[in-house]
Amino acid sequence: PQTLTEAVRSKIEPMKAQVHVVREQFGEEVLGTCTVNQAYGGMRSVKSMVYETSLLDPEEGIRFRGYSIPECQKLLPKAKPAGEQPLPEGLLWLLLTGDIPTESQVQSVCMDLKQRATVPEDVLHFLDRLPHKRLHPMTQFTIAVNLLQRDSRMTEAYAHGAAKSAYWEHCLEDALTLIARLPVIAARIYRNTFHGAKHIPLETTANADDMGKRLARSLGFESTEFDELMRLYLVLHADHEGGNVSAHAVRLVGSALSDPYLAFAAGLNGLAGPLHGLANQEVLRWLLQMKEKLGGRPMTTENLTELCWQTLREGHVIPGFGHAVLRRTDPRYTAQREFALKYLPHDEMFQLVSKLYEVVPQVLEEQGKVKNPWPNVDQHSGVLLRYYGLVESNFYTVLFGVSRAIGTLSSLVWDRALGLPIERPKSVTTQWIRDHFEKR
Ligand code: NMX
Ligand code: MLT
Repeated sequence: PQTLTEAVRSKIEPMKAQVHVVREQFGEEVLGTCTVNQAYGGMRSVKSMVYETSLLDPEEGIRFRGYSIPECQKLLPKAKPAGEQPLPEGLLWLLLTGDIPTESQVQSVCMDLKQRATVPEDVLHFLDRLPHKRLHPMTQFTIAVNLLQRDSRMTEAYAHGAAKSAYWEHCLEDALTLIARLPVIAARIYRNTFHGAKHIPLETTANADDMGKRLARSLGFESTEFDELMRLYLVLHADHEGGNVSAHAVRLVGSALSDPYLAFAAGLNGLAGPLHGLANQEVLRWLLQMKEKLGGRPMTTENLTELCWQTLREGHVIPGFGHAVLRRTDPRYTAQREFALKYLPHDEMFQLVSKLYEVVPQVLEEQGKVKNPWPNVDQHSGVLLRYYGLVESNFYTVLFGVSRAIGTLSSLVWDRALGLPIERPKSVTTQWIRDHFEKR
């Protein structure tokens, strides 16, 4: 099939049949258990969710529909004529259908998203009137997504009595429109907040046929290297299986049949927390503080070790290190490191990040609390953005959010295609636990 909608449609019945067989065969098997400690401990490692678009292995990292990051970089179509990074539109096809798309399939997604990208003028004007200096860019972002909700096809279809079997298609329509509009919204927020509301004229972005380049150009960056960075960034941050805060929030809220706009806004609110997506902003601030504290002293192991201990002694986490699932270096970190080694090997901030890669894991091991002392995706992204002039770190999580829509909304389409019910796990009280176990 040439269109994304037809490709998804062709997969639904076979997938439903597969789920049927799995449930017939294994429906009563125990997938995971939950101890009292896990219930108090953020449900860590409790297997209680099915999420099709990606799967995270603690040692190897993320696989998108079975493909690792290096495989995606190799197999997904690139921008013409000389792009080296995968196009996010190709990842969107992969996540929605499970197949690596052909060049022409990706081109059809690029054109479709380009056509959907126009944001209603009144929404832009509303954003222009927000108090930019007092509202964090993530707050502006989530307001914008809620404003766009009025265009939801899913909500409209529901109000007109659409059949449950048709929800997925309306959900997909909303997902594609929202994904297409997010770069425009992000750029509006960026230019309003940091560039005196001087917006990039539409003519400048008109020849940008892919989402990465469109995002780069409408933010105000003109180099082809930055276009490539945006493509890589949008691919790397898209999806990280179902249990992370943003993906889980989208799934949970969507399960009430709240439309994709409402569900994604919930995900963004979770992404805005410093232990989740906001860590990318915290990392850059921390790196800059570190540089300042070093003064003129060299970036030696000794000097950096002392500064890391200082962060820990002050009761803070070291941002960009650790993970709830991963137990090795995040391959998303590695992909960004490779980009840096190619394009900015001599950048001082990259050298600081590289040196911290040697230092921090040892410090965290010695502290003896963390389950994973290795760096995650957020440790690296800021120095790349900063190198190209995107220095406003409190904007960084907005970029993470633009990307996260690709994965979480693809998964949401499948939630509706498979007719998953409202999520409603059972909770208990501490008293209930005492009563229950003391009785035994
Ligand atoms: N620096 C200092 N202490 C840490 C760190 C760190 N980077 N990571 C974990 N710990 C502490 C953690 O706070 C906990 O302490 P306590 O028992 O006093 O509450 C202890 O080590 C055990 O935590 P873990 O089980 O290793 O980690 P958990 O699964 O609870 O949390 C993170 C995972 C990612 C929230 C945690 O590693 C962290 O706070 N990292 C820094 C923030 C960060 O980089 N977040 C971004 C994650 C990626 N993303 O984009 O979402
Ligand atoms: C993510 O990308 O969502 C983060 O790495 C957090 C997670 O997976 O828990």
